[in-house]
Parts: sequence; structure tokens; C-alpha cells
Amino acid sequence: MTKIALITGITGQDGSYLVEYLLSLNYEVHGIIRRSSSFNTRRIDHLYKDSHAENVNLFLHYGDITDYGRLSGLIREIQPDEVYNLAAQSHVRVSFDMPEYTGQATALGTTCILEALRKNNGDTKFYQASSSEMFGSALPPQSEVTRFHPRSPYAVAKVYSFWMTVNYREAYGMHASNGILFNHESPRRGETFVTKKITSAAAKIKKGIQKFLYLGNLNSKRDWGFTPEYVKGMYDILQLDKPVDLVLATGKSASVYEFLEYVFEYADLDPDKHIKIDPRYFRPSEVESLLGDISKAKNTIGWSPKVNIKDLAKIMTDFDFLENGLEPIGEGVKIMERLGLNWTKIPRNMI
Ligand code: NAP
Ligand code: F7E
Repeated sequence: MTKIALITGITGQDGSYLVEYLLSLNYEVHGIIRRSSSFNTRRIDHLYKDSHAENVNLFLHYGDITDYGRLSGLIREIQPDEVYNLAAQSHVRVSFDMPEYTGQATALGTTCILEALRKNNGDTKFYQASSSEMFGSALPPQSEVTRFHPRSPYAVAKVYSFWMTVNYREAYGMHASNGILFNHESPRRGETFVTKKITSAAAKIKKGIQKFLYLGNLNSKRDWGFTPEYVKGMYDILQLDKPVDLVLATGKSASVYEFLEYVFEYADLDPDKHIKIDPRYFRPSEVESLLGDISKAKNTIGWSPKVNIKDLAKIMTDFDFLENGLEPIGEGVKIMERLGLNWTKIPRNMI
């Protein structure tokens, strides 16, 4: 029987790869999108535009993660086997400017959907997009048993959602799991996150349409992986008989400056000539060092990613060269081919 999945946040980076993966497994996929005065479906248009064709099992519905009534109605209508809750105000820096809204979407939104599922029949499997940001100032390496010490309104909201997911599991026996994902990036990463900002700037500098790249803290360290591998992990988590909380990461970390160096070296650019620091990008409280321990994920779902940070820098830079009308350098394209991620498509409208 065809399985049915519902994805909140389907228009985001992760949602766009997850829907491709689930469609490749012959799922019927439903996604919640926000009404906007401009188009916000850029990452999934290559799938959605075909949805009038009879063989595309993708259905989009307007809604908002803070709107319990709408979520509840949709869940009753769709009767999903699996729900992936990826919707969030996901930008850490922005969460300091909008702490209350971040709490409504990133924290209370999770309760809306959990409660809607419980009132439906409680049988749907639920995935919560938890984050390494919850660890905050806890020393690396961080694992499922590391104590959370969140350092932003975003991270505090994610801690709330983490525990709500655990609580619905314990209180109502729901199959509700947390994937505690460390940073994962891709050509489809939002333009204001640091990796994409760097690779996009490298391409634009090469093209001659940008001279300087303004950044904040270059010293913080992150455990950066490649998104298509992580969405497969999300799926694997929901295939387990019992719900779990699992860290997904690469087990290696690098500073923002190191990532910048990899990209600029690959693009044959000198960082000293193009980088400027703008304190506007500093955060009131920073997360200094994240490095995930994935022992539990290896043991429970056999998950271990292949793409390292240097490969990631090459993949993202090649794509931004393409997007800016330049010939890609080529190594990133080859890595993608070698990985055989044949369910990921580069949307035509993003080139
Ligand atoms: P993203 O690109 O920022 O996507 C966020 C998605 O949430 C978008 O589809 C967005 O819709 C939607 N959304 C935001 N507010 C909403 C609301 N009020 N109602 C309905 N939808 C709403 O984030 P991502 O990188 O794909 O991450 C996916 C999830 O994983 C997020 O929850 C994020 O916090 C979490 N996470 C991400 C990482 C990472 O490294 N990427 C790591 C750990 C956890 P619009 O397109 O309309 O804005
Ligand atoms: O920052 C520093 C910044 O915004 C990474 C989200 O997906 O991953 C993401 O959160 C680091 C920070 O990602 C700039 O201070 C320097 O130390 O790319 P980011 P993030 O904050 O790690 C986690 C796991 C999530 O869950 C989140 O949803 O880079 N940095 N200069 C900068 N960051 C930005 N954005 N822009 C700069 O100019």
C-alpha cells in the first residue's frame, strides 16, 4: 500500500530534498506551504510544476505551523502515516530580533502538530527537526546524553520542542522521534546562512559583480555535513519500530574561517583581498564549538555520512558558479556523480 507522508517546511532546504527522496520511494507526499505575496516554492517548483501530471504524488496545502485548526483539519483529511515537522523560524541571528515569533513557530508550532496528531488517532509516526544548537555552550563532542545549554531564542525554542516530542511519546505512547541534526548544507541552503553566503560570494567575486564579503564571527566551529545524506537519516529514524532521539553529524568540525579558506582556495581567490568583518553579524551569545558523536546513529540506523567539509565546499561552489553563469570548476560536480544521489535533482529554475 502507498505510504503517505506530510511535511511541514517543505519549501525549505531540507523539505525540498526530503520530498524528492520520499517520492523516489513511491510515497504520496503532502506539504504545507505558507501563503506569500511572492513565490516561495522555488526549491520544489521542479516537482510541483509537474503535479498536474497523473504520476506525480505531490500535493501542496496552504497552512501555517502556528494554526492548530488548519493543521488538525489537514491531518484528518490526509491521514498521514508519517509526519516530518521541519517548519521553523530557523535563523539563529534573526531569533534574537524576533524572540517571541520564534517561540510561536519553532516551539508552539510543534505542540500544535503533536496535539493534532494525538486527537486524530495517535498512530502516525512523527519526526521533530531538533538541532545541535540545543547543546549551545556544552563542550564537544556532543551526543544524545549531553546536557542542553541553549544560547539563542531559536535554540531555547528547539529545546521546548525536543521535550514536547519526548513527552507525547511517554504520555500517549506516540511514535515521536527527535533527529538532533548538526549543521547540514547544500546548494539549496538559504542565502543568509554562512556557508551559502561564502560560496555565493566566491562565485560573484569571480564573475566581477561583488568585491567584498561582509561576515561576523569567523572563529566559531561547526560540524558541517551534506543535506541529502541527512534527510535520508530522517527517513531511517521513522522506519524504526520504536521512537528514538538520534544525533546526526559528521564527527568532524571546522571553523567558519576554515570553510572560507576551502572555498576561496578552490575558487582561486585570496580571502585577504575580499573579506571584511561587520559586527552586525555578531550574535549576543554565540555557540563556539559543535562536534557530533554519531555512535548511536551508526548502531541503530547504520547511518554514517560520506561527504566531508572539503567536498561540501566544492559541491556548493560549483553550483554557485553554475547559478552565476560561470563554468563550474568541476570537482564538486564529479563528487555528486560519484555519490549516486540519483533522487536529488538540481532544479532547473535554480541554475
Ligand atoms: P529552512 O530552509 O529555513 O526552511 C524552513 C521551512 O519552514 C520553510 O519551508 C519555511 O517556509 C517554513 N516555515 C517557517 N515558518 C513557518 C510557519 N510559521 N508555518 C509554516 N511553515 C513555516 O530550514 P532548513 O535548513 O530546511 O531546516 C529544516 C528544519 O530543521 C528547521 O526546523 C530547522 O530549524 C531544523 N534544523 C536545521 C539544521 C540545518 O543545518 N539546516 C540543523 C538542525 C535543525 P517559507 O519557505 O515560506 O519560509
Ligand atoms: O552560522 C557565524 C555565526 O547562520 C554559522 C541553522 O540551520 O545550523 C544553522 O545555525 C556560524 C555562526 O548557522 C556570519 O556566528 C559568521 O557561528 O550559518 P549559520 P547556525 O547559526 O549554526 C543549526 C544547526 C540550526 O539548527 C539552524 O537552524 O557562522 N557567522 N559570519 C555567520 N553566520 C551568518 N549567518 N552570517 C554571517 O555573515
